[in-house]
Amino acid sequence: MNGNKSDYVPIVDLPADSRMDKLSKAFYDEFQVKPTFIVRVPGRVNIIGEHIDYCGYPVLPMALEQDILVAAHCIEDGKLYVRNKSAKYKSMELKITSYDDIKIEPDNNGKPFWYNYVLCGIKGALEHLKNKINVGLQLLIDGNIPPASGLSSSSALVSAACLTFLHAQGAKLSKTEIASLCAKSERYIGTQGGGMDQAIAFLAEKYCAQYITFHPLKAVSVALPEDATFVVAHSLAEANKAATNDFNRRVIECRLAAKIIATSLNVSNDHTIITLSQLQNMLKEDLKKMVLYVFYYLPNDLYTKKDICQLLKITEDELNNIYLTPNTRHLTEFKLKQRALHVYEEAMRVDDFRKMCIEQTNGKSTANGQNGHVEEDVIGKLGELMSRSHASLKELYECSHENLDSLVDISQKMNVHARVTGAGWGGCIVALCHKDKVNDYIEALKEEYYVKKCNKDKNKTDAYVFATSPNYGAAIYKI
Ligand code: ADP
Ligand code: NG1
Repeated sequence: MNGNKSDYVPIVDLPADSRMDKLSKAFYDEFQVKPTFIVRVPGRVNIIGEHIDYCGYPVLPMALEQDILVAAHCIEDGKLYVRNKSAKYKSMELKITSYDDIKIEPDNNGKPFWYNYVLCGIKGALEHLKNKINVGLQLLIDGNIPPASGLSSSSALVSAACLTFLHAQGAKLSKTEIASLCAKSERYIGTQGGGMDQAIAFLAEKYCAQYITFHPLKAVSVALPEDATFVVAHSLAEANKAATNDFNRRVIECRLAAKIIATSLNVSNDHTIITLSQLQNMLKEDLKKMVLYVFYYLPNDLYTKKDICQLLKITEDELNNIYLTPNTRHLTEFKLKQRALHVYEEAMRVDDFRKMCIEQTNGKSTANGQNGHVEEDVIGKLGELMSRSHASLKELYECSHENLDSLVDISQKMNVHARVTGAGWGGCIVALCHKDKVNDYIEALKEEYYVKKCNKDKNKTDAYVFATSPNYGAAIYKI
């Protein structure tokens, strides 16, 4: 399944760690009983390959040290008790009956309640278990992934809830099975994500990024250049992707682009939804040729619903019901060329990035340590791919934010390549920096961005910007 990597989430002894101790103590204070196990699921930073997982293309993320912890204890009353260590997240409890009974609805402003992400994981697990459960659960959650910031706090929460519930019921799924189940579960929140976040949450390995391919889901370790350091910096703008239709709009624009090209070329004339990568497989063409197809078959900057119906030979009702989501049905104009171009070109950049990393590793094993300049050169070339990714996300995909662009501009002035990471519209940048330069770079971001531009106290800026390296995937800790 994953070469020689272990197929199952490791179940290990609880490490000596003050955060775990505090969580166990808080659990006891809340429920007057000790937790029986703690689940840990990390956040992630995507190095390259943005907004292409839901089009079926490979991505290259790594897990962070920041995570969601869920302390759990099984109880006999068949209820679910959900608590959060942070007082800003209110408590919730419900009687567990069937997955159909778990309703996941937002608040009056259309923003999901935080526990909806927990319920997504529980609903998905119940569906998998066909509602056959043995026990109820008391849960206390503690997270330190910056929320709504493109570092996958939501997927860590969904995945941690799902894994906790399955483990409590005695179910054993492989890492790839549970990652796929969690990707499906998170869609109950209303967004049509592609599965990158849940995949890296379970398949991550320490010291290596993962090249994740879909259909079937697989992760292959990619060694990053030894002298490369990745820095994550928060733009101080948050964006909850389930609270707006920005994310789903891009998903359906990609679907429509694929279907229009397929219909024009007579390779998919029924009403099935196809992704841009399925289209490429049908046409058996390379990515460069797909870019030419986009220019040829999608020449316009904007497409109205009427244009799309004509091209697909369907009625507006069919367009609404088959291709659009509840939160995109009211849209009237769509950008198809721009989105499809981004996807095909970003897929090429991921491929180039991975190949450069592999060549660099292979080259090193034959270079007898004389590789200092070679690495610097590779870091520059990898960085250029990241800068081009940002430009495309900004111009073609329109998912950047002025704060993110400021961070990227400051980085560029320091000759550091950086890009928006995750869904965007706020959140974080990821920058690639030579390790010798990282302290100066972080210092410059603190001065130029957080202090000068955002009026932050320099002493408090450590929370916004940090260097990171590939970390472990999900684990279950026995107590
Ligand atoms: P992200 O890019 O971080 O995945 P999303 O907008 O998809 O952003 O999800 C963020 C939401 O996840 C938050 O608004 C909150 O509801 C929930 N969330 C994240 N971390 C926590 C946490 N530690 N405790 C409770 N809820 C959390
Ligand atoms: P974040 O950044 O965690 O909101 C979202 C999607 C990913 C992927 C990226 C963009 C979910 C759960 N996550 O991630 O699948 O599409 O955006 O590359 O939908």
